[in-house]
Amino acid sequence: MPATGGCEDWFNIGLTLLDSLDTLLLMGLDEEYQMSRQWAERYLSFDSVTKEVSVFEIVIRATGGMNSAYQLTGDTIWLEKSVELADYLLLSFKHTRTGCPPTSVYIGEKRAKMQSDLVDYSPRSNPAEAGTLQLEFRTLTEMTGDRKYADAVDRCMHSLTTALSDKEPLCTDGFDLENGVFTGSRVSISAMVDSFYEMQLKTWVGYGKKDDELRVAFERAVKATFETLVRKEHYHTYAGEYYKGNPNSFRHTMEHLACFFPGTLAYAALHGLGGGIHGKGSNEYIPMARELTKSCYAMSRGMFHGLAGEVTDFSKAVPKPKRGQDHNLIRPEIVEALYYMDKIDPEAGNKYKEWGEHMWKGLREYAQVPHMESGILSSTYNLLGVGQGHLYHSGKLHSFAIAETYKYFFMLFDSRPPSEGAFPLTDWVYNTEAHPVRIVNGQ
Ligand code: DMJ
Repeated sequence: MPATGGCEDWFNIGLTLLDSLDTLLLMGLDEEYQMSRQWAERYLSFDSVTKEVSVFEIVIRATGGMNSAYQLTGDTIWLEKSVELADYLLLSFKHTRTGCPPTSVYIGEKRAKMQSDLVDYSPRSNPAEAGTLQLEFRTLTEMTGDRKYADAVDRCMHSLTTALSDKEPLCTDGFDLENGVFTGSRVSISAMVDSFYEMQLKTWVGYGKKDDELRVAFERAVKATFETLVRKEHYHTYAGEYYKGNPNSFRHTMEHLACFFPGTLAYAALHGLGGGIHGKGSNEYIPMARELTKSCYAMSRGMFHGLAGEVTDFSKAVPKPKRGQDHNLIRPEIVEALYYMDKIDPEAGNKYKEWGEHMWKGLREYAQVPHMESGILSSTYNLLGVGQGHLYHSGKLHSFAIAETYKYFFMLFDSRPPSEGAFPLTDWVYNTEAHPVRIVNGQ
């Protein structure tokens, strides 16, 4: 909560700090990094957690952040702490028939007090939460040599991918942890499913491109997304949503979250998917990634302040945020797409950097909390209000803004060679929270 200097204590572990470590390192903010390290040495303890935690959120932000910090610095404090957390979480993979963990668990002191890690057990989860743990736990196996982390997440991912098929390549937004079937009815590439598809690709890339089950699931899902979720109207190509079994229910809206997809397509092309070679030649993914990136940028360009809404309505010629969803949480996905396209699209030129510059300026001017020191940004509401005076700032900055949004902006504009600190996409893979780890070829 930068506007008040306070914080929202979600899991009682210093989550923003852990989520920010590799951003500090990337940007050369050494003093801030050292302060964070000292804090962790003195106070970071997963044994003393007193609240329930979301498995997905703590893994992508804390495990992901600590794994990257360890790989970037070699400082064993991050490996030890990451292992401490993962050992608590491992237990939760054992409760269900699919091998996927419940969405929330107790760890640390809270677990000791409740004499169980189970919070009000419900077999309901969703593909994103169950299917976005693999990269982080496989990295732990890589770093410790202990198979137990990879084995746990591989079993869960296998349950998810085998619930898909040639006939049903796209999932709905729920997953039954006992019966291993998708529940719910919304079909999209947005909330509750997004990073499941992203991780099929990234786990395949991250671990030697050997896992054909993941590659096939990803390629099938991309094909079905092109065929059933992507529409082109009013000069814009966008990914909407529909309800399973009801072809007339298609909605011409696209979530900010769904803008992870063009970057993921570009990364897939770079790693040899979509035909052609490394995104060149007759590759099918790059042209689609270009179109979708343009529409994602249009979510920002169409607004006088340049702040894209949470959900954008593409049913009219000029895309506008959907009423009631006209807020901006400083999410990363649009600039994430610009970053990947800038590095991968052979026709990039300066275009994506220029678009990014426009977005960055809008953010600095309009997400700025009025009357506060320059650079105090927060989530902004009422984007459809007319004029700057109508914007409302909540004062809250989500940790993903530092972990991802600021990092992608920085890397979009960063022209340093890898030897000076950049992460080449041929050698590194980012988890869904933009924490980079080295691609392992031999596994
Ligand atoms: C992040 O925590 C991750 O990118 C996640 O996959 C989706 N939601 C936020 C950012 O929008």
